[in-house]
Amino acid sequence: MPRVLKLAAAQLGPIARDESRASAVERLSAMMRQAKERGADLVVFPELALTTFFPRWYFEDQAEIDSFFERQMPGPAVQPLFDLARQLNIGFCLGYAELTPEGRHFNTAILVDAGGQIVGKYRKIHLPGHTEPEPWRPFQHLEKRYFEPGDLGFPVFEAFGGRLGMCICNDRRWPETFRVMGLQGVELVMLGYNTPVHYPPAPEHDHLQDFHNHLVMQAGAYQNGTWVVGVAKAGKEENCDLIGGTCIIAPTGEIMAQCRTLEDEVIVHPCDLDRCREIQDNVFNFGLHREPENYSLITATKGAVHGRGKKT
Ligand code: CDT
Repeated sequence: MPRVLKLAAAQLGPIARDESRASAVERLSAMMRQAKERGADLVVFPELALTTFFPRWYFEDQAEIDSFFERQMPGPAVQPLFDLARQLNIGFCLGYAELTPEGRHFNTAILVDAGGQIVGKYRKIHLPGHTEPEPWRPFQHLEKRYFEPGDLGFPVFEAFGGRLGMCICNDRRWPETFRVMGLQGVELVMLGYNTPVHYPPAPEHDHLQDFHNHLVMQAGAYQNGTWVVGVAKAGKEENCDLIGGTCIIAPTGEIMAQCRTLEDEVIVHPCDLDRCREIQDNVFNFGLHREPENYSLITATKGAVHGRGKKT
């Protein structure tokens, strides 16, 4: 019996700064219904899917910052999404800003099963952007200020008949993210993103944003023999253009389904999890072909160390 997971990716169009949680949850609910009508077992939503992408502003007032965070999951505003999932018998993956009872701030994603139970949690590890406000930028990217790096590693969960992992946005650009999950035999990596078209430190790369988005996710899929689903918050959000390109990628690295708009849009694809074996048992059979004794620098250093080669 093939293990086919009917997977939906639910791209969000922009969320305005003054849009309520209730409104965002209604939009997510509408897409969850569409996913179910199209036969999906699991629907994946973007990063920080309940609010606008608030790190684009510098706020001094901690109460204002905390207003973008969830102290409870599900809190009253998000409970209807959990109720709907249980009613429809569909799982979901959701990104949100998490404020813990100890006052810690994380950029988080959860995996919720079709019974409405949280069965997996991931906290974003690679936080992009800057810590101090940089007024020269047309918009800020203050994730390093508002969040601390995740403390859960890159766990892989036995769920939905397979081995599922999560990462968030900037994590996808780092091969280590995929490899750590690959080494746990991951079969589906779920990720959401908010990626501006304009990258202020190197605007000459703006035209490559969509290319780089797919490049890293397709490489992560192929090099680890895993399905990958990348889900955007897209479109012009508070005068900041965000890329779309939401897609479902096979373990061969091929894009099997892709959103065509920059708005709320659902795509669905049947993911045969056994297809991971085509890659994991062959070209990337880790047990047979990896040479980890040559990879020690990966964990020994954070920044590059130059000139370590022997002169010949
Ligand atoms: N949300 C997020 O991680 N966005 C980054 C933007 C580029 S770095 C400022 C990304 O990697 O897509």
